[in-house]
Amino acid sequence: LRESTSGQLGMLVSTDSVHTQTAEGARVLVVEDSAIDLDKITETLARDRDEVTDTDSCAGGLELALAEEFELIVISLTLMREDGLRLCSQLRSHEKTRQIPVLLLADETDMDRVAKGLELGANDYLIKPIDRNELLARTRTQVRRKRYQDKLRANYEASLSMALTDSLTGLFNRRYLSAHLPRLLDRSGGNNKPVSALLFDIDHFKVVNDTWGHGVGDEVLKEVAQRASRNLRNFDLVARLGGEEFVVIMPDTDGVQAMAVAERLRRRIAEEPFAVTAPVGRIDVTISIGVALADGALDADGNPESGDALLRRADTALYQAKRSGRNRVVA
Ligand code: GH3
Ligand code: MG
Ligand code: MG
Ligand code: MG
Repeated sequence: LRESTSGQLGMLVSTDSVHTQTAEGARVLVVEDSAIDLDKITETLARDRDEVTDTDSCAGGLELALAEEFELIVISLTLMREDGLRLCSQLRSHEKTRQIPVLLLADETDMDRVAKGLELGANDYLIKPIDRNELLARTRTQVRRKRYQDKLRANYEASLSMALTDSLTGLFNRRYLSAHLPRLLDRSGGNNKPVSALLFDIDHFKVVNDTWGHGVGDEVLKEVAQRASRNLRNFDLVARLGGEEFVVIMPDTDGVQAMAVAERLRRRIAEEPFAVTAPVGRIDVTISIGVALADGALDADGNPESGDALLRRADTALYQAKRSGRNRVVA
């Protein structure tokens, strides 16, 4: 996911939009042991109301960068006792700091190490003595680019999660299920491990809507989703297929275990009335559950059962549960 995210970002960043980003008030970390240079940097960046945090050691720089949220890290390559390049490569190796722009400060005679720093992932450099306008311009450019990329990444992640989850309940949606179920089944086919599917549907849900309104109906849907998630393991997949129909896929779960989970889930819904918006107060809700098991066996062509076939069998069982009186589990 992360790989493809950055791939997308590369394509989406256009210079035009970057320039519309503001760069003021940036949180900047400066790793510098020369008091004179540090004063100059702090004074200069104050013109943009940037907040400068400083340290005179690489260890301190790494610690601060990992603990706080910086938008630019300025690393001096003229530290008396240390090599700022090491910090540069450490910042690139940590997930948290990998995306923070790095600006190097170096002596004119030290272009070899500047080149090495750029290779390690530093974004830009300044030659001492520091020119105030140049410092401001390079800082603004890097901060703008970072802010723009953060915004793109947030948008991209939001659109990904919107496409794969149901906005009412926060559960995965049908699209996500279709994408992942074949993978889960393939894996179990290879390992000969069973996968169980529960398909459940709220009983007489139309009556809830018709009696108390769609808003209360939505509250019930959310609460059903929460109770289901709470009663399952982290690696069980829970999805809302649409309407008031849900599915749970449980890897490495045999028929006996699946029936036990289904029965527990049925009771968690039926035994505790749902608290919904007044004046209704509390209402009784029940669900019917159909259970089907993919035993991992391969067919004549060497394929495990398809997700569609598994869900069709669960649907047949659900239909039986409805016909035989609802609020029950049928395999
Ligand atoms: P059964 O026990 O046979 O499942 O009966 P039922 O009334 O639950 O089944 P039916 O399929 O007839 O009705 C489902 C209802 O679910 C109809 C529709 O108004 C409601 N519904 C579907 N999606 C939503 C939703 O997102 N919010 C709300 N509030 N209601 C929904
Ligand atoms: Mg129905
Ligand atoms: Mg229903
Ligand atoms: Mg239904």
